[in-house]
Amino acid sequence: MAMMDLLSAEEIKAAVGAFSAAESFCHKKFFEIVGLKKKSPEDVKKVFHILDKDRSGFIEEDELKFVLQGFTPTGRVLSDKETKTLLAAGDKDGDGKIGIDEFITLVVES
Ligand SMILES: [Ca+2]
Repeated sequence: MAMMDLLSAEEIKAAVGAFSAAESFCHKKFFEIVGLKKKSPEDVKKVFHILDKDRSGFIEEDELKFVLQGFTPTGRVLSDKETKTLLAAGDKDGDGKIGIDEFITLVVES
């Protein structure tokens, strides 16, 4: 399963492009522009598994940093500050990583 099978190329391009400036990343707007918010929980789970590159069952900080590249190879790398903000927004149980249920909540609540 590839990201392009789940989301439209136009929306991915628009979403990644919207946050190309340093320190500009906003996950709420990103999930909306990229079209993830309107997807079913099943599709959001598929996106989670794509972003979980090492298949650990969690999106860890080092995977979050490259989250935009999970959507498109040209996506920029998030700064440490952006990564920590995103992790804090999603990590409800405080274990330092984002589980699948936390990811769905993060997308839906955003
Ligand atoms: Ca992982």
